[in-house]
Amino acid sequence: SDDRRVVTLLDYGAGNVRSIRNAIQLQGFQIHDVKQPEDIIKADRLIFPGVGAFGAAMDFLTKQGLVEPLCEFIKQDRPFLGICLGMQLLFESSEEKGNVQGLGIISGVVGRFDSSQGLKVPHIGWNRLNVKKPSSLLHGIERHHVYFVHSYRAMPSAANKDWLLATCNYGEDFVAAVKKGNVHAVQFHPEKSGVVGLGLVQRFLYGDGLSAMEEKEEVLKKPGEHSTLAKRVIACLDVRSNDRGDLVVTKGDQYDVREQTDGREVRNLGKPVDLAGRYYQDGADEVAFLNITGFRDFPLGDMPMLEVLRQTSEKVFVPLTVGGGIRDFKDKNGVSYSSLEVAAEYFRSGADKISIGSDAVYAAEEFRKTGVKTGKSSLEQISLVYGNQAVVVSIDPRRVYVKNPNDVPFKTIKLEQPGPNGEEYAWYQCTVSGGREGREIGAYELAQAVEELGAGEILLNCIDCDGQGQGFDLNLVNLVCDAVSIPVIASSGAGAPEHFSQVFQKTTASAALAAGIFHRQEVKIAEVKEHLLEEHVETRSYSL
Ligand code: 1PR
Repeated sequence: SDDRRVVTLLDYGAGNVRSIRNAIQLQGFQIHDVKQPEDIIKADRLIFPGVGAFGAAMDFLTKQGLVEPLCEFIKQDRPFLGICLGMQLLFESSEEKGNVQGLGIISGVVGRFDSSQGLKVPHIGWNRLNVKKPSSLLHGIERHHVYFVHSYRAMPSAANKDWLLATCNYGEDFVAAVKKGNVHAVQFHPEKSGVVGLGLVQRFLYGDGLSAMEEKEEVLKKPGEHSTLAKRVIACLDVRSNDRGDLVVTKGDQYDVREQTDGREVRNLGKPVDLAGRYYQDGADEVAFLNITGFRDFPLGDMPMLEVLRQTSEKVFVPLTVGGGIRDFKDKNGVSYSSLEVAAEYFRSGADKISIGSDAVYAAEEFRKTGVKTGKSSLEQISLVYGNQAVVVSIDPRRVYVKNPNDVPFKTIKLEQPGPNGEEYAWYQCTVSGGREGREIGAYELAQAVEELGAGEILLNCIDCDGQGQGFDLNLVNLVCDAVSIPVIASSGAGAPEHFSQVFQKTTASAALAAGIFHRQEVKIAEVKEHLLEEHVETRSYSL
């Protein structure tokens, strides 16, 4: 017999719910899935991790007859934890895609962040909370950053004051946590907030053990000093099969991943799951896997990559991105798969975001040519179903020097150092198939087009800088940050902690990604974080 404690989970199968499952199981709890209304009625404690769009979630609850049992469960003050959309649904309505009715338990309308004043939306990343009243759930949490990813938010008001547990500031104060009796909900993702978030899950699960005394006795800290969205440090693992067929983490020099020796073997820097685990322990704010030969493989035949995700999500509790090969394709038996199916499989296996490279370039070219959004590209389809916060576009640009900005129909930058033939300008040509083919579109133009088509974030590589350790291409980063209002991840060229402070002080990049220096252990993530703190760049402190 299994005497583990049980928690009931309301999972309607959109997006990554594997991580919350793993976080629960890590606490020694067994999961009972809601399959019918009675499962809610009979539950001891219920977790509702909302993912996807507000309207789709309400439709699901209504069709399954879950609205009434859910409201009843909450009215009876039974232990409940809503996460992200699982919190928003408690409000009266949401402005997401028109106006959709919510469960109406808490007063207020969920609206979109206002990006008109330069605020980057979605709100993606690590923030600190402003805790309004004592609770065992958020015990001590105000000292730490927690992970948010959303474009919509509820606002605190006199009408929902009785529920308000914590706010967070992102351009404005929005509702970060609510609580009444045993009913709790949080806008952030505890299952993606590292050890701090796992502690929250534990306190919810063992709620009865933590007496109400603790809540009363806890002295509220002074509201923390002003806190902003922390700059993220991302560890990137370029993954591919080596010539023996083993999946390895590799790393290129300007995208060439083969050794310069006679055998020209694929460089092997370690095993994907092990390295991801190490970077999580070291304080990486996010881990990205790029399947760099995905463009020519069959992604769903690529079981090893899915297995890498599954295993990683068991021990890495920060966001995971996976890219490479996301497109519609036919396998070798002629069976067709849609990019949506590919993405769905990645999300189910533990990815929080998928990253699209080549296919986004084709979609952007088409969109620029016709001015029409067909809705058919993988970018559009995936962001429609999973939300744009789940879709990253990875850009692989290469510098092209020109004498005169009018020589090309793409946005150029003025160089500080003239090019090889005395050129004073350059544009950044987008490539596909891992840099193998240049296309007639610049990084600036591509970024604008993919934002229109539904990208929620840009992963901005630079082939010239990749693996060179000379720092990020600040011109390129500024060029792309100017093009869009979504977050930009600067990538390629990090060689020292100073390169991270540079990119954050001289551009509006939201995150910086590095590979080589971490794989070769030349610089530790901790050193980068310490340096950023010294430079007064807010970053998540990972040590407890
Ligand atoms: O086109 O949708 O199949 O996606 C393919 C993905 O694989 C894209 O995201 C593309 O960037 C990536 N990719 C393809 N070929 C390579 C290669 O290196 N030969 N890697 C590649 C991209 C760049 C970064 C690298 C940074 C930091 N690698 O991911 O990690 O440049 O490196 P550094 O810190 O060592 O300088 P699709």
